[in-house]
Amino acid sequence: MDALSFRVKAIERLSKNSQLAYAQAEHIHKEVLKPGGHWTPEECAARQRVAMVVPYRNREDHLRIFVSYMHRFMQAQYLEYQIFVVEQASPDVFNRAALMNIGFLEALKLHDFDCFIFHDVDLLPLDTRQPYTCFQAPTHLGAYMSKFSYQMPYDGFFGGAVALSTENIKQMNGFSNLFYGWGGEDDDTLNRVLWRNLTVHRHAQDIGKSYMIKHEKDEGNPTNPNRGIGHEMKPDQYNRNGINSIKYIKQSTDLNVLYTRVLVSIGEN
Ligand code: UDH
Ligand code: MN
Repeated sequence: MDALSFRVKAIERLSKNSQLAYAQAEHIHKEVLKPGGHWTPEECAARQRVAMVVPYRNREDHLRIFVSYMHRFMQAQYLEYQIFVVEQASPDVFNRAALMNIGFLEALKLHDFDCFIFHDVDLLPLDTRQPYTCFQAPTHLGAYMSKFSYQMPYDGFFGGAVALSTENIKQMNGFSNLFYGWGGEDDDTLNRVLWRNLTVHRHAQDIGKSYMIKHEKDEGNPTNPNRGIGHEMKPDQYNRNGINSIKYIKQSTDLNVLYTRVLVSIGEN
């Protein structure tokens, strides 16, 4: 069996009993993690402080698998990091990019992070040689997913997982708050990168592969009919729609052993 199939098998085994995997991960990591799933390497000074932000709702099984898996992966990177799960309490239709904006603002209230990784909860990187860190250029970490036979599904794909420096996110005014439902917000994010004359970096395909846990379409995340270019994607509005315009109410913050859970309602009262 090659290394890739071996890792995929390991994930499938872990997925069969996510409760057990989660309990074991808590047991293994609780001595070394600070509350909220925050890790600082002891043997060296961390090169970057990384906040991993996961837009989330109603995927408990995926979440247990993700946090059980991700700590070991991140610790191999010798970075300071913390995992934030930003959960949408309302409205009914999911808004992935708005949750990413909220994660950015809430994480910075806790620590001075210089790098953000925005990551789907069902996506697991397969090779620790892929750097989970920020570069000068916005970096697409989720380019080669099992879902698409480890190929880019289309040119300009920017979905699944991206790493952006705090500085780049501020330049881009974060992400759009207007994409309700599935699709388009990742394409809009790439458009913001280009709007700021930034380029995109992708790691080589042999180290850049990730496994997406198989799942059905979620209730509350219908395909957005306006996901295509020319609808919500409005560069002339990027200065007005993003981290500077997001409205939300924070319901709670829980510092769990393996992650910080932030429950939010998007929009005004
Ligand atoms: N999510 C939830 N709950 C939901 C819906 C979405 O937690 O009800 C989060 C979760 O982190 C998930 C992510 O949003 O991993 C993305 O949603 P998805 O898993 O339904 O997306 P998909 O499997 O993968 O379609 C996205 C890659 C292809 C996108 C191409 C469009 N430009
Ligand atoms: Mn998915």
